Amino acid sequence: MTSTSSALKIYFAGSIRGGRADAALYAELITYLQTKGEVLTEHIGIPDLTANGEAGLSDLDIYNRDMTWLLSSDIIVAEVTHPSLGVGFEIAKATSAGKRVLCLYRPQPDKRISAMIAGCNDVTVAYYQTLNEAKHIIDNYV
Ligand code: 6K6
Repeated sequence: MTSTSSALKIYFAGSIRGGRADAALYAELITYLQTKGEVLTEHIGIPDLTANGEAGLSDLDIYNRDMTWLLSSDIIVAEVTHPSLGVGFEIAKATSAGKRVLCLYRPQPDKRISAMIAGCNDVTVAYYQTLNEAKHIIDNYV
């Protein structure tokens, strides 16, 4: 977290235990989002963050910390291409709390976005292929 407390608070969500195949992309998106405000969850992009997580934090600690951040954030940006139970849960919690939610999805031949996300009127789903396209979507959303 590098910005001042008056900055837009952004909660970035991306797969951890669901799989880390897109971790490098999360890092790029987080770096770009940090030009727009304070990203509360910058650890999601740490490349050597394994699916097993961080020593010393229990699942309860993680849940409580992340829910506090989620509910204090102004917007949620979720990269949803790689399916994750935790990200889906966070999106549901955020919409229930009336938060603005942007879901970024890269269409894949062998993977379709969940209907529970694509069909939800409370989230904005944006499709992209390149990092530059994702940045443009973020520019228009934030
Ligand atoms: C800390 C550092 C690295 O790993 C950890 C421990 N695990 C988590 N730390 C922080 N947030 C987590 C952790 N596990 C899940 N989350 C939250 O759920 C994040 O905000 C992600 O957006 C989402 C990922 O869910 P899974 O189901 O893919 O793990």
